[in-house]
Amino acid sequence: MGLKIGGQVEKIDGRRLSYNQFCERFLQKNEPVVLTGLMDDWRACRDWVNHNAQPNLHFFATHFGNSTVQVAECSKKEFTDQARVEMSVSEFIGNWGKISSTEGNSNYSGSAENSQSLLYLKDWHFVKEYPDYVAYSTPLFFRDDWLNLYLDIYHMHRDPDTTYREKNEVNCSDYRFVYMGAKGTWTPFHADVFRSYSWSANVCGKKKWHFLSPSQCRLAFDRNVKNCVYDIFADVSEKQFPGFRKAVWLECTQEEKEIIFVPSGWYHQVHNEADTISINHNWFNAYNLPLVWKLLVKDYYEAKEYIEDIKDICDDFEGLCQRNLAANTGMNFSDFFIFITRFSFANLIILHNNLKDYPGPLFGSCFHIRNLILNLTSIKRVALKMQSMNDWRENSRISLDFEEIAKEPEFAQLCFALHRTYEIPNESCKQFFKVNNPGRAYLSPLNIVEATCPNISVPEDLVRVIDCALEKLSVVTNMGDLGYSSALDVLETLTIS
Ligand SMILES: O=C(O)CCC(=O)C(=O)O
Repeated sequence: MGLKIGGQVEKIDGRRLSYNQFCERFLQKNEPVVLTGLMDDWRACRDWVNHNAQPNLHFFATHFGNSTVQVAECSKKEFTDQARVEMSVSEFIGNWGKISSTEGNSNYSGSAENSQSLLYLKDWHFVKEYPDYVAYSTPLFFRDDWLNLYLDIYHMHRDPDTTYREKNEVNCSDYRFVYMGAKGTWTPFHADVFRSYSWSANVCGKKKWHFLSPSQCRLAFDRNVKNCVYDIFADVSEKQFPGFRKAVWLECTQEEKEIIFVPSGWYHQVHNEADTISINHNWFNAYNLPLVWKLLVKDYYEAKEYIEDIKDICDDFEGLCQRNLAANTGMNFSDFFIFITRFSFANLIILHNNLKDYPGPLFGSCFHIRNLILNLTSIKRVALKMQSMNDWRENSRISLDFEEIAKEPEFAQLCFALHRTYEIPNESCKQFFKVNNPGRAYLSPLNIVEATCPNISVPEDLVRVIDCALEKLSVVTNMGDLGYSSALDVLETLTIS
């Protein structure tokens, strides 16, 4: 029996959509969309594609042939994903050349059998490996990306085990990828890492997407909500997945030069219906930060349950849970807390710098300030939730001193990158200020931190610092929290499977 299709993903000309409209309609509502018209000037669309709209494999072999990449064997399942092998780009291209794309690999009812020997290059950290070859520029809609911005400067997690660390260095260096696969290659049903958003741009080719919204995705899980379906086109066992046949799917055919936005926590399966090259990023920001935290909590309880029987004989049970959480998910509670604290400090610094020149011409834009307030509001919400994680709070030995952090060269880079993210030239927002000169000292991060908490070690400290900053801001601006609380409420109601 086929899938019940409830609708198609909307397609919009991205040149006619403002950033605010994108935030209101898609980021806040957590809905998918396909954007057109945003890739015309990409170098990738020239260099990587032949005149007949096919992938220019020769270009890859001659320019990037020596790179080592991860390749999925589409017909081989390994745990919950496809088996992976490592090879050079040249070897991968050689293998691709042997497959005739006219062999009828596209019929994916029962993908595994039809995709025998098909190899799919995935998760290639292309930007990290070739920073000087500027293949594309991230469209404005996806630039507020805390994940890649942070990972360009810091590690999310540093493991004491060096073998694990080396592997991790590459795999977690960033979340900007190139995917390449012949017609018939596919990606099994899943939701994205950290419950991040993703965007995926077809440089050439065609992808078919099938989505389940967060409210529907339980239907693709077994009774214990532990395992989800692997291939939605295979013969899914009704006994194991009793809800599956009731699921209502959203479908999308993504053509060349179209970019799809995948919202947080939407499960999806993807099939290449033609030889395809795509660029994919995962990212999160103020809108979906609460969902990232929610997933971390869920993964933490799973990690804890898994080793519950050794609790009584374990000296540092909480430490072990946190180590396992980092190994499974890519970060633990302390990593996440350090990340949001550094990020809050950077937001405070930029707010301060924006205000210092007021009302001069260098004054930061309204867009800038709105985003910084949204960021702090969202981080505060998450920090409030972190307060209830007692076992972690009592065991963590975090001590983050603002003055020390402010001296780190990496922190200056973080501030600079965050500032650049919200830079929109020629936009003024004087009308938002109640007083003529808010004054540099008034919102000085150092003053705020010293008056509230010079050393951050638990989430309560961070909440006090942010509260103080938002209160001071509300004295000098008309912005308040700009209704962000209700926007963030919508996302928090989403279930996480
Ligand atoms: O293109 C694919 O094969 C998978 C991409 C994907 O799942 C994603 O970008 O979230």
